[in-house]
Amino acid sequence: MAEASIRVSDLAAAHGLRDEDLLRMYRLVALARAIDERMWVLNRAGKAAFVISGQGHEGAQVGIVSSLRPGRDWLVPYYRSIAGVLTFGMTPRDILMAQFARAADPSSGGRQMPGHYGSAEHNILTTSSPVATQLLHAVGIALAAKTLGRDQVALTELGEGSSNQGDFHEGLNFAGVHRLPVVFVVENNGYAISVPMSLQSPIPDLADRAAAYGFPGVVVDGSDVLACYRAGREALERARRGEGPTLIEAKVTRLTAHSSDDQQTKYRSAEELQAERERDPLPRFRRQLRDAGVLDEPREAEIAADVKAAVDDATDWAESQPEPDPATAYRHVFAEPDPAIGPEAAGGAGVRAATPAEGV
Ligand SMILES: Cc1ncc(C[n+]2csc(CCOP(=O)(O)OP(=O)(O)O)c2C)c(N)n1
Ligand SMILES: [Mg+2]
Repeated sequence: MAEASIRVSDLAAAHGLRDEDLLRMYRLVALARAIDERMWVLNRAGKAAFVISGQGHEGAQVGIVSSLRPGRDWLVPYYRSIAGVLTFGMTPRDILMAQFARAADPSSGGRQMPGHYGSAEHNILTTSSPVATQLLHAVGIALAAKTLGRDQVALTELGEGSSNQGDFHEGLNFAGVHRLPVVFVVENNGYAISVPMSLQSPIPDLADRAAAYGFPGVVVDGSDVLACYRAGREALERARRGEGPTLIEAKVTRLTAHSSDDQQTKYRSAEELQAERERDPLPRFRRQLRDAGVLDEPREAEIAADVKAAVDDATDWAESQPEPDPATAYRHVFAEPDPAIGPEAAGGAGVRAATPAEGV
């Protein structure tokens, strides 16, 4: 307990974190969790077709993304990045709009599967389903920033399974050669769907791979928000000084099944699942802040009520929004009208390339 208190104050002293900064981070972890839980309820109620969850990853994402500068840097997320995108400016309404696949969903106008977050407004690049491709996009953004002499950093998140894709190694190599301002965050939750870490990699720490590409690799306890804050801040400052990339491996826990289409009790024992609960970042952060005197009971209750109101508002609002017009189904799929296969053939609005003003 005493150790946790010291860490909060040490970190605050080292980085100028005020109580309100720590409380903002706590609220984001709690908010991401509450939105995630709501998505599962909606799925079980038959209102949301698919859920892919960030539960267990929130502490790492909030801690690390907190030092990314809104309006300047870039976040290239993946499907578990609910807490990351909230930290970087997206709102609960934005998340629920994607979950319900509504027309005004900022991630993709209801086109992508839920969990594929993106926001042009907030410099959050929309992600594609093939895992690890987002890493190459982040490297490209960092290359552009360096070439154009812009003070910008790209940060991307991925799972440990994805770090076995060729894209990962190509991206790290290129970023290392050109000393690009990019931070790679591997959120190691021990599984790629049902495949355990022991069958994914012969080495326990994926951060060690950074050495092969000439830049630092850092292992951090992903359930310790403050340790993640420090790792993220150091990596981002390094990138801004022109010293190149960092690979952060945050050891997190996956508190849910891979997705709503998976049943993890088929491949994880009850004991293992119980032990994982001990690594939940939310109660741990709450304890740290309470021990340090930053969070007290009334403040905690106030944040809980505020989070619940935000999630209720987002759910009701998003559910009431219109779905995409079926006549626009081929937009962004085909650049030119194709009367043979497009909605035009059925007398619809036709298929055409969107103008930039139309966004998504
Ligand atoms: C290139 C590619 N292969 C396979 C898949 C199917 N798939 C989706 S998520 C996933 C597991 C990824 O595991 P990991 O990278 O550890 O991320 P986690 O889901 O555990 O956060 C797989 C195999 C995919 N989307 N893309
Ligand atoms: Mg994984």
